[in-house]
Amino acid sequence: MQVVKRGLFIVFEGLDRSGKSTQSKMLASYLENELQVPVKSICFPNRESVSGKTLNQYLQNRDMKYPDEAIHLIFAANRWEMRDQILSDLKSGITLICDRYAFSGVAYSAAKGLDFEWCKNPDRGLVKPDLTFFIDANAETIKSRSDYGSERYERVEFQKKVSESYGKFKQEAEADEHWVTVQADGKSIEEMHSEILDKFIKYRESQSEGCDDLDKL
Ligand code: NYM
Ligand code: MG
Repeated sequence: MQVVKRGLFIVFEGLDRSGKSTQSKMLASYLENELQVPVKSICFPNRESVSGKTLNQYLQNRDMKYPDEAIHLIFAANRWEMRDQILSDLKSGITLICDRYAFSGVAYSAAKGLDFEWCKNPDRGLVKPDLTFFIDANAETIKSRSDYGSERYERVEFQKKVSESYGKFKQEAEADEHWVTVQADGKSIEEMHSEILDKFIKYRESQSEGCDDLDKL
């Protein structure tokens, strides 16, 4: 019987308009086309699911009143809805490239003033990413990017707070091989892409001896 090596779970995190989506697409297409790795791209929030429709409404309508704690739990539920699919994709050998995950959940809710540790709880037990690329962009720099301000949270002052909460993960993850901070300011899209690719390949090589177990958050 041929043993299928499980896929890797790769997450991109960062502020709105920081370049996460561009970089995740570039990595996915490189892996698929140049390295012939089976890849699937996913994102959170998944706006198509039951919870995702509510989240979409909430994000697009700044006037919608809803308790911060409750929306936090719905963002987490949105990830739990996908948990089994994520597990089965990884086990069948597909590498997942995921635009935002549980770190966004904590970073955005903590930026509103909710307790950091409380915010982590509803995601406990979800699949832990193998590698998280945090695109570290300056909140002031990205405000001029196209479409900025179209959704709730896209305000410089709020994004600065989100940046501070991501900073806590950055500190916690220092010397953690599963977290990579990529400085965005002053770099071209291509430069960032090659840095990410380089880190990805090194990580994959370091894990070539059985990385079959999936950890939990
Ligand atoms: N967001 C995203 C949260 O507040 N909590 C979460 O758990 C997740 C996954 O949704 N401003 C926020 C961050 C974004 C917004 O995401 C929509 P995107 O990647 O801009 O479509
Ligand atoms: Mg956005």
